[in-house]
Amino acid sequence: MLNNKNKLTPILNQIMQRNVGEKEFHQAVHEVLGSLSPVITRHPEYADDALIERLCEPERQIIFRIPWIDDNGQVCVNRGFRVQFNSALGPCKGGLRFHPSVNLGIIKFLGFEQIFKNALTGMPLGGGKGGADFDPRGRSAREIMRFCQSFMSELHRHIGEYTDVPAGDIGVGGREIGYMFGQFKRLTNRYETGVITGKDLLHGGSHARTEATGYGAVYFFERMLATRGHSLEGQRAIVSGSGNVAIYTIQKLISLGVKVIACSDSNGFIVDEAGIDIDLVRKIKEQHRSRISEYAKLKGSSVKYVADRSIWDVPCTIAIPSATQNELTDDDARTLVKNGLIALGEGANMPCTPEAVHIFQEAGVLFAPGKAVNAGGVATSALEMQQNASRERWTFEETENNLSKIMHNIHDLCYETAEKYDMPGNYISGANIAGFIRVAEAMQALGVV
Ligand code: NDP
Ligand code: 2IT
Repeated sequence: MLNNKNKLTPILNQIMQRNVGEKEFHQAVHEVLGSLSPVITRHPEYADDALIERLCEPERQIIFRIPWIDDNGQVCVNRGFRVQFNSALGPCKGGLRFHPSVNLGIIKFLGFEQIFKNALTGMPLGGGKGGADFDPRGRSAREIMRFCQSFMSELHRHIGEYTDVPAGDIGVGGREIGYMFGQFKRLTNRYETGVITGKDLLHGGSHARTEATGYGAVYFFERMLATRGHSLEGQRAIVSGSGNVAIYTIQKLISLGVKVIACSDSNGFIVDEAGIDIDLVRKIKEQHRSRISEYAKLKGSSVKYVADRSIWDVPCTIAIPSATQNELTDDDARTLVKNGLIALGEGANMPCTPEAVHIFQEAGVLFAPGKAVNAGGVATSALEMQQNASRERWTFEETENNLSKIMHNIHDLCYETAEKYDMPGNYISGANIAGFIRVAEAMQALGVV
């Protein structure tokens, strides 16, 4: 926590006042600035020239109208966002989220986190995020296509290989990226593959990008467990969500001998004590775009489907929340600790509330933040950009090898930075400080811009 004498407090107050009501953005800024006192004490020059104030103010924020026509011929209007937060280290980079809850505060929290996450990867990437308050659930493929085309009709003039490179996030996967890339190409008359990542293999996509966030999370997690002499084998895991990140986290965990017993969607969760059948989850989610309750229907009485409780009530030794922000509360944290949790890694962005994080830290649970754990997605996006620039295609194995090295480096950087700043085992401070130092040095070298 910040103390009142700290020079960061007035900066924080000004950010709260200037960005009224943007509660997720406030939460993310609090968390990062709350870690920076030791680094500013050792390196006061990092706070010169209003560097922290500049870091917390996006370079550019674009808000736009997205009119589109549904299958009944009705005109619908949504709101689109792209926040280009910081391009000191490279073009702005970060996903697009389509979800009814999307607003400016959510996109800004995600864009802010992305700056430090991208810095941790060691790749030449700035930070940004975008999306729309569009609800893809229940929409036909044609409606999704028309929406994506209208979204890109405005977005195309703001992005580019050297400016800002979007990708997927909640509600945006390979299908949506394809529609958006198609519209970008049509409007600009350029086959500029480096403008967006998460493309399919036919259009310059990279092997392993689909799997990257989940696989990367498991590589990080494995290394974190090893710092206390634990291994993955034989652990009992819960992974919330059942989208892109959750599916490939579960798949990799199972392949390494973990028993994953529960996962969820926004309607409820399933508990399969025999261990989740990930191929069935993939079929339900990726092919049929259906609800997780289908899993229980197909498996019969050995599987429980629960819609009126928290997934975190189910006992486990390791947890990887991989759905959305603030999905895991202080009550959940207390239950998990009581039930014997030894480690938690954030697969999603900011899934644990600050109170929950505090409980884990007090209880001595190994805890790692999303900006480190889930960085494998954006790191593999950078590998996709690299392949696009050189017109190469690496094999799955080569790409996955690169990913695992990057995740091990991120882990070690966070771990060693925490030690260096006298907070051994504190991955939140390690990630925030290491990411900050890289961005601060890049910003300083560019002058006041
Ligand atoms: P998907 O859209 O593929 O899946 C999201 C999952 O989370 C679904 O199961 C969804 O359920 C559930 N979910 C979403 N919103 C809510 C909510 N408000 N309440 C409860 N459940 C919810 O998204 P991803 O898997 O790509 O993203 C998951 C998280 O990981 C997000 O925080 C994202 O920012 C983060 N992330 C994603 C990366 C990527 O490469 N895709 C990279 C790094 C982080 P339902 O279907 O019912 O809505
Ligand atoms: O939160 C994230 O890191 C992502 N949604 C992936 C971003 C990217 O550009 O691949």
